[in-house]
Amino acid sequence: MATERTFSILKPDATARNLTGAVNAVIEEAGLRIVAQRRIRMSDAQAKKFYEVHAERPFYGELVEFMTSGPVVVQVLEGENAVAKYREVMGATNPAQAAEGTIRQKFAKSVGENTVHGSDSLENAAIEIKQFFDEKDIVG
Ligand code: YYY
Ligand code: MG
Repeated sequence: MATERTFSILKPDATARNLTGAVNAVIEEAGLRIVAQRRIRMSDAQAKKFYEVHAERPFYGELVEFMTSGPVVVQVLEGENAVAKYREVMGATNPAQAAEGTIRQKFAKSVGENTVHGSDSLENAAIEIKQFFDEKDIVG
């Protein structure tokens, strides 16, 4: 195992319900370190680009609309095996299928409003981190 960085977003349903601290507690209890964090409002262009792999999917329009509907918190998480570890801590995309104790099981409202994003590979993590952070703003 190696120390990795992954990219995380606390989505608008998390900020709307004032859950950013509660979600961060689960992240930190899992041994992941928040090495960069910023609260932003995502622009339409940023959200479209971020989710462009899903551009042909039927939920793309709603997804972009949701991600721009309120503030989000973008983060870089660091730790052993961080990419896979965070996917495990997040739980399944559909909260009804998310394992007990995962962020989505605890907090997500629906498949669409599912509280968090986490990169699905080390390669995508690097691409996603670059979209929101300069290396100098990541403090490990
Ligand atoms: O990586 P993850 O967030 O778990 O799921 P993806 O399959 O990459 O989908 C990205 C995002 O799109 C998901 O978090 C919610 C939304 N979405 C949706 O609204 N409806 C679906 N059937 C599948 C995904
Ligand atoms: Mg994904």
